[in-house]
Amino acid sequence: MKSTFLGKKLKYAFIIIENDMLTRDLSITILGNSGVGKTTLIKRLKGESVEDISPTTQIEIHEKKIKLRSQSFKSTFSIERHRSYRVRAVDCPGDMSLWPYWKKALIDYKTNGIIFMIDPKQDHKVQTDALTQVSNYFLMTLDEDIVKAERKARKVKAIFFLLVNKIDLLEYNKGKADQIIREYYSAVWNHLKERFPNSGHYWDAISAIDETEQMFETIDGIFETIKREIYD
Ligand SMILES: Nc1nc2c(ncn2[C@@H]2O[C@H](COP(=O)(O)OP(=O)(O)OP(=O)(O)O)[C@@H](O)[C@H]2O)c(=O)[nH]1
Ligand SMILES: [Mg+2]
Repeated sequence: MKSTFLGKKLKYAFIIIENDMLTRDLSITILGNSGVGKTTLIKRLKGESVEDISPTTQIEIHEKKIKLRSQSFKSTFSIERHRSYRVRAVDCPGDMSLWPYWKKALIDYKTNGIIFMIDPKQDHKVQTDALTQVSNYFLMTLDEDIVKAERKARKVKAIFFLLVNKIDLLEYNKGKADQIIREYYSAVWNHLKERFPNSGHYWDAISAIDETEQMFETIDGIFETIKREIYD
């Protein structure tokens, strides 16, 4: 709480303002095949231990209020500096037999964006199938009538984030991650872009188990991008 400069009497009022008006919601659904690192990323974001994580078997909702790094560069007198972002991350099971949970998650928890995680060492055919499924499931949330859904998809504003995880296994070479996306994912990714042309489409590469300050900044940058798309 940075309210001391306001004086004691105003402090309480400021807390109420911060809670009620300065908090913004970011709702993200994290999808991808089993073992790509979805739960690990969420735990990192929450500041929890990333050791001994078991495979996810049902939809799990995680909420955490965070401040983004970019906020610390704003003046103390700027509202932006004092905001909190209430991130709701919807974690889903990645096992292929449980992919139908993804549709349920997208219907039950309205999302601002989908982070689709890729493991560069896993089978790419399975993972491109998973991405195709994401595109189809998201489309189905827009309308039961497929023709109407396709029409609505052209206007919908969402964020699609293709995230290559485990870049440590690629010797931290972002070029290699880019090459994998081009080689295996570009057809599905381009189809998704054409289907949702008004949405934001991004990609990045991270290592969710890497606890260095530099990696923290990269992960923070993903949420900064999502926040910018939604609120700026
Ligand atoms: N080398 C490496 N391993 C990672 C990284 N991120 C996650 N892992 C490991 O990958 C394994 C699977 O991670 P999870 O977070 O459980 O993957 P998930 O996508 O949630 O899997 P499901 O719940 O089955 O869908 C764990 O052993 C993690 O430690 C990473 O950046 N680098
Ligand atoms: Mg999991």
